[in-house]
Amino acid sequence: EQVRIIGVPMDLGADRRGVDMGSSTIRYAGLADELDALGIDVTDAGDLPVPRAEERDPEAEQPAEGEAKFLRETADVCTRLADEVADTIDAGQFPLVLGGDHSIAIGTAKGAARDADLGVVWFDAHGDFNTPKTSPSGNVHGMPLAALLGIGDFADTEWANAPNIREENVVLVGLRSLDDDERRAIRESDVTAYTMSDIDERGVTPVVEDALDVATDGTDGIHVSLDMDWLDPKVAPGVGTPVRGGVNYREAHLALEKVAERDENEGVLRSLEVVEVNAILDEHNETAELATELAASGLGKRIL
Ligand code: DIR
Ligand code: MN
Ligand code: MN
Ligand code: MN
Repeated sequence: EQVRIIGVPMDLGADRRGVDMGSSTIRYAGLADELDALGIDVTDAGDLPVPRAEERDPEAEQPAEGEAKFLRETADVCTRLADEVADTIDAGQFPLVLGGDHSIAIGTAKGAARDADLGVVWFDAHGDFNTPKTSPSGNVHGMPLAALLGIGDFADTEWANAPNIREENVVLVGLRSLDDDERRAIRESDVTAYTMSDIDERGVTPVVEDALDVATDGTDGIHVSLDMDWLDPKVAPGVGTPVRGGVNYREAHLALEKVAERDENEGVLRSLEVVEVNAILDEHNETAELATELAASGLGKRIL
């Protein structure tokens, strides 16, 4: 198998600067070697150019109430990323996208869904289901799922809305922090949402198996999006918006191993992305190392 690493040093979708270094720190943690050891043929496409917040005209208008921050820039980055991901799949390679903040998932999933009906498994503490109107922060990293599904004002947002992704095939796993309007929107939608309580009660394996059933039901393949704040901050401290009570080290590996197992049996995985690693907030690059390990588990690493 051929994997193409695509870095996206994006931080315009989040308040905390430093997440733009995520792709470098994951590479530095040894991602390519780790995949190489699995017998995977790895190419690294480098980082997609991303504008810096400082480059913006200081005279430019600040977003008003009910508007998202840096939406124009985000649209540009995500449009280029979607092309890159779609081209990678066309070339018979597997796109492994490294963030950057979670706004880039709009580009990754949109690209993976270009010529396929796509299911999505979203490992995250958050719902990422806000729209510019409902968002308390204005940050696009809290909006990518709503954007892809064309919720609210995103209905007419062509660069974001992905008609080949149906709500019925989208699954959130590990939720524990939702904004009020976001909670309402998730409940009103046809997405499936598993909270941390579901994982506590049932264990990670049945929850992830169910999530994979939902995402693969009638689709051509799935995109797996891993926000590192899905994990407990004790094991993944280097994230911008940590929330207590996430999955532990072993549960996270097990979940990604279940993804790999399903892919080995059914060839369902179309793309994988790891986002929100923030080196500035990290300890000894611990979170990037964990991101690297989890990517390897998702792509088939086994102990025996
Ligand atoms: C929050 C945080 N719900 C927002 N979202 C995050 O800004 O919309 N998503 N951190 O991963
Ligand atoms: Mn997220
Ligand atoms: Mn999150
Ligand atoms: Mn595969």
